[in-house]
Amino acid sequence: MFSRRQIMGTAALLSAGAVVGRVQAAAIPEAPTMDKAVMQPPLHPSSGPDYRPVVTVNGWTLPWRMNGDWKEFHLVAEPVVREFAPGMKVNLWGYNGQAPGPTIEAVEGDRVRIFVTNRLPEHTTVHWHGMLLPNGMDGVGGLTQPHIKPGQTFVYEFELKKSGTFMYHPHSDEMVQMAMGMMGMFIVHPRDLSFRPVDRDFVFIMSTYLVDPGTYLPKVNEMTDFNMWTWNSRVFPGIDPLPVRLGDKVRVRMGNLTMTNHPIHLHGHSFAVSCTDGGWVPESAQWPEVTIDVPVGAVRAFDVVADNPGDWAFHCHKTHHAMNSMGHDMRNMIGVSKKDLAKAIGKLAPDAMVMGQTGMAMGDMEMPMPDNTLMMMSGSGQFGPIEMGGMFTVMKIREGLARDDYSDPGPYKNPEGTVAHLVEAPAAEPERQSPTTETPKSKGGSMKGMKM
Ligand SMILES: [Cu+2]
Repeated sequence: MFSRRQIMGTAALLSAGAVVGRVQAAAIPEAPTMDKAVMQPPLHPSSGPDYRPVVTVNGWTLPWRMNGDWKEFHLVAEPVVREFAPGMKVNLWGYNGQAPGPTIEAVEGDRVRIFVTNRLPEHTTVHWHGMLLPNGMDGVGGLTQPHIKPGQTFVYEFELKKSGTFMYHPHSDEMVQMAMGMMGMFIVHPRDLSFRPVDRDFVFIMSTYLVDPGTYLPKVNEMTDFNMWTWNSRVFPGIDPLPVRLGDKVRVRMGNLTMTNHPIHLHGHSFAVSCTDGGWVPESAQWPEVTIDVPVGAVRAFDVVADNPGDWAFHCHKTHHAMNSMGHDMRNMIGVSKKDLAKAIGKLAPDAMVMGQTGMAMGDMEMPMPDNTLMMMSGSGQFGPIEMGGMFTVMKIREGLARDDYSDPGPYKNPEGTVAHLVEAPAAEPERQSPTTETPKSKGGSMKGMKM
């Protein structure tokens, strides 16, 4: 009888090889599955080299087992149902019950063996984005390996040559499979625990979908006109807050597998860009930022000292990416009188709402919505409606949170006198600078005749 080592070690080291038959199947580790879309606690290692685990925003880490020198994982590619936020579920493809798939965590120098079972209706592969590995393990269907057919299990084996932040995704009918949500993050921790340690290490991957209002399936052939901009296939108000203890050193790692760049902005702090999918940025080369642009097909991580308590907005700075659907094809009606239009429409469709004459803030307004459709902007805070969607959440910095406590600490209690507030008795008319009557001395001065 063949030993497991003989069967897998030999074939698999040359290229990702199909695993068939009962003998091999018995040797494949379990494929755990997750049915919750909220942040799972960090998975501390129980064997192998030690590391400080990450937490995945609205996600989880894939459990693994040691088998001799090998760290073994099992990914199952399969159709899943993902809740984007309460009130909207989308039929996606993902891994082990979720889209995106679980975060894979291992340590620099580890030898990993990753089984991939295909339960999709079409073939697939897994590409390990950013990894330095033998060509035959790179997961490009047709080029570096045969495609994994429905029902088949393949195995990938490689050594983790360097620490950093990486991704995984199919390289097989890629446009469709990534538009359906197939992707995940792959964190390789430094073997040296003293290398740039942080207290909290958050991870998420950005993906985008076009889900027409009232439908349940993304359109996969779309090139530009997306309406759901997600972090780990969740949109605000469905994205977990990032709870942080005051004074913690925090790392946030972000992968981008959408079709455009995302300038990600954190309020109240400045941070340093510390890591890309190419490796760690030397400390001498880091520069301060409050917004970091994450290009397509790339990873950016930043390190920040959370020294400013409060509820700090954390979001993509492209305004359309911090909105949900229903925001498309709407005309700007600011300043337009639509009394007559409203009357005419009211006769035809009594439920219709003519909106936008004074802006589009919706506040507490309720309007009829198609099934399975989120409001363009929603969410509420202690002071009223937040009016956001898409790629938006809140970093909640509080004194005295326990080390592994990632539960929502609720709204921030601002110290008295530190919140912008209504002026109770304003002057009837604010004093303004008087209009200038002086003509600039230089000839043809552009200020001439200008009213201020
Ligand atoms: Cu964006």
